[in-house]
Amino acid sequence: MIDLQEGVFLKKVITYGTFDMLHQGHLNILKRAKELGDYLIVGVTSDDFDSRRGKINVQQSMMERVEGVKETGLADQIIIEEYEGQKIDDINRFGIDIFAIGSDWQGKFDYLSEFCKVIYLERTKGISSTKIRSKNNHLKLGLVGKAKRLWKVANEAVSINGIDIVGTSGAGYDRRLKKLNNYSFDQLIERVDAVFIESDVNNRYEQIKYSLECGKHVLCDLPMAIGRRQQKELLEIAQKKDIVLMSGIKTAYSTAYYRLILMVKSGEIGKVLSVETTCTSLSESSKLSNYSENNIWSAMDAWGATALMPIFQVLGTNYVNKTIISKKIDSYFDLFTKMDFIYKDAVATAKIGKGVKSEGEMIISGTKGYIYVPAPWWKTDYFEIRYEDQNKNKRFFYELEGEGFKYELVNFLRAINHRRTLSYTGNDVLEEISQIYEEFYNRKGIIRI
Ligand code: C2G
Repeated sequence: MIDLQEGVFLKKVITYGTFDMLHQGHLNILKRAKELGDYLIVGVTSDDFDSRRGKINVQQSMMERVEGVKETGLADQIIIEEYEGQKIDDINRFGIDIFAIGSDWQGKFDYLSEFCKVIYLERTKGISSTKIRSKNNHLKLGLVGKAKRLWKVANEAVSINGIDIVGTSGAGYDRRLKKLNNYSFDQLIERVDAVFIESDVNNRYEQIKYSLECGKHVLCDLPMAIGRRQQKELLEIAQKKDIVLMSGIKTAYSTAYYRLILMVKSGEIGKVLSVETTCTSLSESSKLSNYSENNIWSAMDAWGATALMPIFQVLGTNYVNKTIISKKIDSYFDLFTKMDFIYKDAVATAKIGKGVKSEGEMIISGTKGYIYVPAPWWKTDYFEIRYEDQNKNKRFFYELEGEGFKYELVNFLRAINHRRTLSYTGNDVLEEISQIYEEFYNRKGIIRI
């Protein structure tokens, strides 16, 4: 095309890719694409676009990948690919003559030939980001605890390049995990680089402490410990030893949830006045009287931390007052608990139940509008921002593969490799949640009905 400013004929080529851990295959394609014309535009995928198209174990951040492409010196211009359908827009916008892409995409982009020439360049054999990733970061992971969902974790981990599940400890009775080796806790720790802990709440502190002291990274469900002091101690050990200790509430790592919190923090709904969360389940309610004996998780153990997390992430932990009302069926097991928090200029409520069912939604109300996440909000893939004028309402959907453990594990891997995680769960949130569990177990200020 004629470049109007320069008045010369420039043959413009465009190519796209993730370019994670830039390698020879990428270099070859960029070189060949460049040779096809005079001016090369490289579209680097945004983290968001990649996760939406199912590429979630990308190791480098978008900025690092852009840097990688820049360093090759082959791109005359670098742009970010953010959405489906952008290629057509780019081709028209930049006046592209040739679209070039690797032969692994053969046929997939023929539809672009309506707009410019489409060329598939032969892919370099024997090298890929996937191969490099699995060579570099083979993380040996152990699963600790009795929680039923550990098999789901194992299941979703299979598709993550760079994580090997070495075995379990304490989960041996679960037939779905029978294929894995079951070890004693110390034996497992000896064999792994990191552990995923979802054990009984009371065992976690000791298990985490031991793991950290042995130099193993830890991903643990919340609460990690009972009481602020213990939680603080664990965080300090991790920091001192430069080991990752990360919250295992998977909701925090789903793209939709992360986006939602980001929007609230950026003032999209104005000043937040109220956060309401509800999490309940009925699944094991048939034997009400046997709850404690059968070691079934109470409402607080199963749901408390999840329901509290968005409250503390959005409003912080400096509330002025709180009221906790609990329907207990014995001294240990709460069937239903309602936690109310009063802040200087906001309020929050978390309702949780095990053996009681309610609408599992989340509503965050602000001075300009509110965010509505339909049930089950803790598996967030969709939310709405609603305003007074309904025509202005916005809907957001981000695909969530499986139950979302994948995103959490990928983030864990990233945190270990780059000391960087995608979540708003700060240390204050972890400490406050641990503190509430301590007060709850000690029945401090709990109103029992
Ligand atoms: N490539 C190659 N040889 C390899 C590996 C990759 O020629 N051994 C090419 C790919 O075919 C692609 C480019 O390098 O053209 C970037 O590859 P990726 O980073 O894997 O990105 P990809 O997922 O192919 O993204 O919508 C199309 C995408 O944006 C292309």
